[in-house]
Amino acid sequence: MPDSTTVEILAEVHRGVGRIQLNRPKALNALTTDMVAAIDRVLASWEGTPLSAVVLASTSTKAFCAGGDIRTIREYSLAGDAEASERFFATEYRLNARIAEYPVPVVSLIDGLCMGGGLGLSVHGGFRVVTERAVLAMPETGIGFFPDIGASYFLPRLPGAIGMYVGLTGHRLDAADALYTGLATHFVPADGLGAVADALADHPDDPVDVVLNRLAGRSPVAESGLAEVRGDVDRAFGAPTLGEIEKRLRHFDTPWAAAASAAQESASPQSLEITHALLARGRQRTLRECLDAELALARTTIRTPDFLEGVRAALVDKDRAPRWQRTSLGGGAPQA
Ligand code: QUE
Repeated sequence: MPDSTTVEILAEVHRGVGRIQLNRPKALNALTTDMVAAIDRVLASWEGTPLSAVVLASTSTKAFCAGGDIRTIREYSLAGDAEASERFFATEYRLNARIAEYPVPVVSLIDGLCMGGGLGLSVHGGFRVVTERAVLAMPETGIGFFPDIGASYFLPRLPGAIGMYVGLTGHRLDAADALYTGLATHFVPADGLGAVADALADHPDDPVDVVLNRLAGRSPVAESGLAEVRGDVDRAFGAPTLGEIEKRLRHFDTPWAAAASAAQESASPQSLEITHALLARGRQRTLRECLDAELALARTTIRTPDFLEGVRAALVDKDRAPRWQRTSLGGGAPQA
């Protein structure tokens, strides 16, 4: 009998291209420990194979990947099984590092939702293709967690203060925004996505960038809403402290600033503190150092009331009305 890993992750090598598909469509490909372990095993097993590329994709048109299976992590916490959660995060972050260091170009095809752990699979690879249906976000402050999966490495390296904005507010990026920030590298219309792996197989000696550009439609990057508010993003989110960011947002009398303020006000105060400190420090850290710091922080954060409450409100009861603990600055929040 096939186990769940053979069903939820499909993998094959076809004409010199490794192809991995996430196949848990009912959960928007939320990643379980078995799934990240299976992807890691597949990539490890291909390291001796001469491949022109590895393509990471989804069997669902709704989502590339909604993130980690955080509902199950909460259940582990409630059952007192911290080891099971730690196994998940350690395996996931090891996979993130493997993707970053992989000897073959990794090409992710992002069609639909891509949040949290989905960005961890894609952003560390060299090529991130988005379609007109792509929606990217790091929404963890809204569930009492923090941007992990190496986000403390890649967010501070986005232009200006965009990473701090995206990490603190959970702002959703469309394809144009993703291309503008560099989270995405190429645009291919959804109806052309099926041709990517074959095109890479047909032209193994062409640079991946050249192959992807041949499939590209008209790039929507000129329509980036984030580009339009970039000046205000940098002025507000470039502030040295969380309190100063909030103060600057209140002084901007614009719809964008009001929305950013509201997003921060609905997030977990503990998560905002952790995230601000983590992203500030991430600038000086290597990816591996970032992942190590995130693993230590994940261990403590998943035990906190805000995490249990945030996941309850977003994914269990779905009332979207979390009751956060009030943390004072420098108070009980785990150290980033
Ligand atoms: C923050 C998150 C996640 C989230 C929502 C957040 C996350 C995640 C899911 C999710 C969504 C749909 C599913 C599912 C999980 O939502 O990590 O199983 O069907 O996996 O605000 O970090």
